Amino acid sequence: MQIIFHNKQRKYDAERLQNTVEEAIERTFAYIPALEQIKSEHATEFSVDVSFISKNAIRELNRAHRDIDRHTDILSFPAFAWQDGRLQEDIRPWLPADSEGPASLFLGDLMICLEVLDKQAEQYGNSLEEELFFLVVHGVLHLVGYDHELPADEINMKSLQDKIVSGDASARMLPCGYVVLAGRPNVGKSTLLNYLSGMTLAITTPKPQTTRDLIRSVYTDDDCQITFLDTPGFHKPKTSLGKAMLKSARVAIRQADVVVLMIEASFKPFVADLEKEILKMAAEDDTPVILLINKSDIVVKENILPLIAAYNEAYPFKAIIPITATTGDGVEDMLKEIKKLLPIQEALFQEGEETNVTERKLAEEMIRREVLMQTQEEVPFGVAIVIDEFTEESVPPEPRKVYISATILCDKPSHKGILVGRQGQRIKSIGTEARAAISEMLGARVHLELFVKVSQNWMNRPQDLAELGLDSKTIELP
Ligand SMILES: Nc1nc2c(ncn2[C@@H]2O[C@H](COP(=O)(O)OP(=O)(O)O)[C@@H](O)[C@H]2O)c(=O)[nH]1
Ligand SMILES: [Mg+2]
Repeated sequence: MQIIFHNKQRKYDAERLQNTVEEAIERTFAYIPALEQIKSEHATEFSVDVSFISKNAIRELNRAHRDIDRHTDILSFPAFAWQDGRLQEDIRPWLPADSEGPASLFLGDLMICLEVLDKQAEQYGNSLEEELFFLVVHGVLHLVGYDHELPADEINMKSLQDKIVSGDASARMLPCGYVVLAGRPNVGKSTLLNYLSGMTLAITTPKPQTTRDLIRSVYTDDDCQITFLDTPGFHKPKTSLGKAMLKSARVAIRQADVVVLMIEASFKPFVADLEKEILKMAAEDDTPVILLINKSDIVVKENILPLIAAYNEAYPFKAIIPITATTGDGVEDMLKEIKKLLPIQEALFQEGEETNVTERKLAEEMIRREVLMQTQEEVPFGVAIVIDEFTEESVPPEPRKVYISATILCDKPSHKGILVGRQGQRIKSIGTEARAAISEMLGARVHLELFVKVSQNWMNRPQDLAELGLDSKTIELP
């Protein structure tokens, strides 16, 4: 942003006041989504002219332009036609032609009479800076088409103005929305989610169908808020549990603002049915899709080209990006593309709401992860974990101590035998590894007790699924 000052008022400390003006303009811009959009679309900055002028001069302007023969505090002269923060004319002819150096688009003039402001400040018990900040916000809102001629407009303008002045972060407009990570099992969706959140929110294993429900991880930086959703992989379901998992992935895809379709670099160069199904849903909803080609660390670069070509031909992707989710290679490129596609709106989540995964849930998942790692064939896929007790045994500032008791629910009596193992060796080993992982996650000393229980065919029993929170009735975006 560029502000050109013209100071005709020697008696005020212009430098200090210019800072206030700059802050007020910058703050107001952050609340006008159209400006952000123009900026990213046309790679342009903005400029505003600000003049501090005398009482007589502002009276003269007020008379000439508004037919009011009185002095006033601030006058705005917009360069373009706007209405309520939305541009009403084509600005392209006015865009700076040469792309060298910082281009800037002139938005208009603010004429300010400090003498009048000074008086008003005294009246309202404000400092001159406070009064100036408030009026510059008001003036900039006029520059982008807000006004207070009609009562409804006045309410609208005043409410936005108050939010800006108080710096209400929740009202700030920024690229913001849901991005769903979709794809078949095992391509690395959860690995990417964990990388983005800087911690383990979703367990990952070399086995398919590790993720069973929707996991939220909110990524925030200075100029966007992206809510990533990890989903169970797309597959052909064989049980009610499988159906519910697939449904939750579908619900997420249908409601997302951006779909990220993940495939693996080692895939054969054609678009298979599962991927086609995901693309079909996105196309029906007109949701933009980014293709991520993950695990690009395990193939020779040239070998990805036929895969890119095949997908490129099959669908109008907004971007195709090779990444390595384990190291974060390519992730910055992905974030940049996503930002361009998100709607500009108020943040969806506040601090402290970054994820829907609780410590209790993660403990459960870490036990399930050990089962997945330490048993074979269909045993691990028929297992659910129920946390029966999760108790803090310490009082701060004592080091944390947590007692956890959990039941491993399995599908068949023969599975129970395998899970317990000869002389209880298997369950002991699962417990040891899970305890270590949970202990690290919680930063606590953990006492873990495990039990194994058979509940035949639970994966098809509605009541069991409901009790485990894995049924398909109540799927909502987390
Ligand atoms: N070599 C390699 N392996 C990866 C990468 N991303 C994920 N993996 C591995 O792929 C397996 C499946 O990952 P996961 O995130 O559970 O897949 P999901 O089912 O799509 O959530 C795990 O063993 C990961 O460690 C990657 O970029 N490179
Ligand atoms: Mg997963």
